[in-house]
Amino acid sequence: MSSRRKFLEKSLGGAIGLTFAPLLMHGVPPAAPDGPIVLSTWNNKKANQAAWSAVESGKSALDVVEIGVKTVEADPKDMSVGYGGRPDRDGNVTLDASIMNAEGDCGSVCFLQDIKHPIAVARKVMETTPHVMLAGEGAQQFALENGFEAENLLTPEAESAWKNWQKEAKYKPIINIENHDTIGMLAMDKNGDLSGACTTSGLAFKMHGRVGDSPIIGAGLFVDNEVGGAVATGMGEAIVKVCGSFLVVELMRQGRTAEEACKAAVERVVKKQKGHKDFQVCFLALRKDGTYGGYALHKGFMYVVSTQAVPTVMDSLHYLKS
Ligand code: SD4
Repeated sequence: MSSRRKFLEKSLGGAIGLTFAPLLMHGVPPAAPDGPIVLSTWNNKKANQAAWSAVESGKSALDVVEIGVKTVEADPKDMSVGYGGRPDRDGNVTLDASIMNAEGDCGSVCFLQDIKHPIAVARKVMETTPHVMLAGEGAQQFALENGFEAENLLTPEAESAWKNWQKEAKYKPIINIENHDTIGMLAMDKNGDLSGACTTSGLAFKMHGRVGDSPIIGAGLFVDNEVGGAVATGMGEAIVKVCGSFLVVELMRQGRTAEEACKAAVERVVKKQKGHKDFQVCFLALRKDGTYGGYALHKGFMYVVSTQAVPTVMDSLHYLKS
C-alpha cells in the first residue's frame, strides 16, 4: 500500500477523520496524487521544478516552499517579486512575504527594502523571534543582523517602467488583469505535511509604505495541516477585506472541494466589494487529501502543479464571463 494511502487511512481512522468525514460529502474531488504535491500561482514553472527537486530529496514542506519561491525572488525578469520587482511611486522596491508551516507557526515581513530574499527573512522571524511580523526598517535591521546583505533591487528594466509611469503618474491602483507574477506556493511533503509561502513586490507604483495581502497571515496565505492551505494573488486590498486565504481554508474545513472553496471566496469579494470588474483576485488551494483547485475573478489566472518532475500548467476557472 502506498505511503499516501496509508497516511490518508490513518488520518481518516483517527481524530482527524472527524474533520475529514464531511469533505467526502461534497462531490468527487479530482484524484489525489499518490505522493507529494507542489502548487504555485501563475506560470512559474522554474519555481515548481526547484521545489519538486527539494520534495524528491526528502525535504520538509517548509523547506520546499522556501526553496521554490526563492527562485522567483532572485529572478530579475519577474517584475512582481523580489529582485527586479517594480518599485513604488517614489522609485523604491518594497517587498512583502509570508511563510507558514505544518505546526501553524508563521512569519512575515512587509515593506522591506534592499533584501533580495524576504521569504528567508520571514522564516527567520518565525523561527527565531517571538513575533509573527516585522515591518520596514525594523525588518531590514533584523535581516542585516542575521547576515542578509543589503543590495539594490531596482533593475534598469523596472526603473524604466517606473519612469514611463511617471510621465502620467496616474495613481489608480488597478491591478493589471492579465499580467501578474506574485508567487504563492503550497506544498505537501513525503510525510503528508503542508506548508505555504507567498512573496511579492506588491502593486506596481503603489504609495510608499503600502502593504498588500501577501504578508498578512489569513489574507495572502493560510495553512492548517489538518485541513489544507490556500494562497492568494491579485488586488491585495480586496483579498485582505475578506480574509481570503483563511476563508478558503475554513470553507474546505466545512467540506468544500479546493475549487469550490476558492470560488466561494471570489464570490464573497464580488458580493462585498464595489468595482470588482476593474481588478483581479485569484485563489489557489490544496487540501490535506492532496486534491487541489483554483478560481479567479477574471479570465487569465493559471497555476502550476507538480506531482512529478515535469510540472503542469493549469488554467483556472473564473467568475466573470466577459
Ligand atoms: C498585492 N497581491 O500586493 C499582491 C499583488 C499580486 O500579482 O498578487 N500581484 O496586492
